[in-house]
Order: sequence, then C-alpha cells, then structure tokens
Amino acid sequence: MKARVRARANIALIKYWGKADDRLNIPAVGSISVTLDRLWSDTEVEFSDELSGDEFLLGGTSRPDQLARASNTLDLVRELAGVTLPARVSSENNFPTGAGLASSASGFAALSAAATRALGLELTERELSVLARRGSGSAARSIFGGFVEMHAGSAVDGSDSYAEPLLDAAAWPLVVVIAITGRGEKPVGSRSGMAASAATSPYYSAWVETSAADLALGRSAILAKDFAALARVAEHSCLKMHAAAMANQPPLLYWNPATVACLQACAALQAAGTPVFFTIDAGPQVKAVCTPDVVPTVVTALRGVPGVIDVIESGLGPGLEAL
Ligand code: 2P0
Repeated sequence: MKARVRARANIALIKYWGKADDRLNIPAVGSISVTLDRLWSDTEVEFSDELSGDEFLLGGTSRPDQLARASNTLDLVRELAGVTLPARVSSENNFPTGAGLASSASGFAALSAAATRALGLELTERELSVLARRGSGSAARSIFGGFVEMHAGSAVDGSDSYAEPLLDAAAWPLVVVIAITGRGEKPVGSRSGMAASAATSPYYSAWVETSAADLALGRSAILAKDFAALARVAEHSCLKMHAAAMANQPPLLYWNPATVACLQACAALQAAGTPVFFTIDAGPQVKAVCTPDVVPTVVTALRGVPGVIDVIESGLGPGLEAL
C-alpha cells in the first residue's frame, strides 16, 4: 500500500498555455519539452485505514493549501482501484518550488505514479500520462525522458490528450543552463495566468491558431537534430506565449530586469556563433539551452549578468524511476 517514485522536471521548448477543458485539464495546444536530469520530485504515497483523511507534506511540512489538488489525483486513482482508503503523500523537491521551475510537472507525475503503484495498479505509460495531466498539464510530459511531445488531442473525454517520447536524451545530449533571477513563489500561477489569457488577451486566439505550425517545426528540428531550427521556433514560441500573457487584462508580466538582461546575453552569445537559445516559463528564470561543448561559455555569460542569483546546469534525463 506504499510506493515511492522519482519524476523529473521538464522545460517546454514549444509552450503549453491555455486549456480546452478546465475540468478534465485538457490543454488547448500541444507542447514539446525536454526532461531535466538534475531537478526532481521524490514522492511517497501510503494508503492506510489508520488515517482520518488525505495528508500532503512538502519537504516534511504539512501543506493544507495544496491538499485539494493532490486529493483530486488520489480520488482518480482510488476510483480506478475501487478503494476508498485515505492516503499520506510526502513529497520532496530538490529545487525551489513555485518559481517557474516546473514543480507541478515533476510533482504530479511522481504522485500519479506512486499512488497507482501503491495500490498495485499497472497502468501503461500512456495511461499514466493521461492521469498525470489531470493533476497538471505539464506533468503528462514528465512521465518520459529526453525530448517529449504532448498531444492536445480532440476526444471530449481527454483520452487522446497525452505525452509520448520523441527522441532519447542520449540521442541528442543538449544541456539546459538555468539562470535564477528571482526567488519566492510567483504572484500569479500559470493556471490562473493562462485562464486570464483565454478570457482577456486579444492575442490568445492567434496563439492557439499558430501552435500546430510551431509544433511541426519543433518536432522536425528535434528529429533532424537541427539546433538552429529548434532555436528559432523555441524562442518564437516562448515570446509569443509571454506576449499573449502581457496582453492580459490586467497585464501579466513574469519577467524582471535580469530576465531581459539574460535574453540579451543569449543574443550576444548567438551573435558570436555560440549554439544557445533561451526559453522562459511562468516565472522570471531564464533557461538557456545549448550544446555540451559551450556550457562553460554560457554559464560564465549568465553568471556575469547583473541580478542573476544562481546558475543551475542540467543535462537531459530519464522518465519515471521507482525508488
Ligand atoms: C509549459 N507552462 O509548457 C508552460 C509554459 C508554464 C509556461 O506548463 O494548469 O502548471 O497545472 O495544467 O502544467 C505550466 O502549466 O498548468 C506550464 P496546469 P501547468 O511548460
């Protein structure tokens, strides 16, 4: 009745922003990500009739504010297994949470896998991806390692809205250099930010309409290992997502001055012929993706940007691991 699983964070290169169905958490657009080796959530789930209700601990501290979302996933797993037992969930992240480093992705992937294992359910990876998506859209991608594509799907029940592997980490070992430019939890989470874009941003419809073209370019660039082509479409997808959010009413700007300075540092590296491109999620951190040979150059450049607090470097990693 107990299981422990490690799932890794992922960074989207072609972004997810907006939902087709809020209740089933079906994304409005597909996305493409890389799974990171160095950033993970370790989650233990134990079902027990000695508990009076579900419990959720993050880093050893009870987090009642996050219990409802964890219980939603637990309810889906209990329904699949035909049990009503409460569960204690204990999760640890080895990186800061809620600051645009995709803690919900690794967290819900690990929770979905640990809860199903604890109850002896044997789901396929695709079924696990669908289950993880119900907790958090980006979590569907963290089931897998390397380069991963999430399909928005078209079924009303969300059964074809899942992620699948595109290319192994070892086949194209890119490195992600993360410049931390702000600590603390972001004021507007991606869930409410994307809902506000759908409701108020005049650019949201253009964002959705142009996503299939970006996905096609991203997918073919990855399969061809064409760094320049991937760089172009990834930066475009990122800036388009942020442009949609900036045009929300009220406006939503996730960046700080150091975020912009990091983008300029990436542009200067590119102008000097360094294979690197940036992406930014719903927070102020800048993720610079590069080839292994230029990692020292990229790290030195980003460390030198005023306002950069720390730099974390990660290769691409595997999917779920049972602990
Ligand atoms: C992404 N983000 O593709 C995009 C880019 C943030 C910016 O996926 O509401 O936390 O839980 O499905 O998965 C963050 O969105 O949203 C995210 P929910 P999630 O990585």
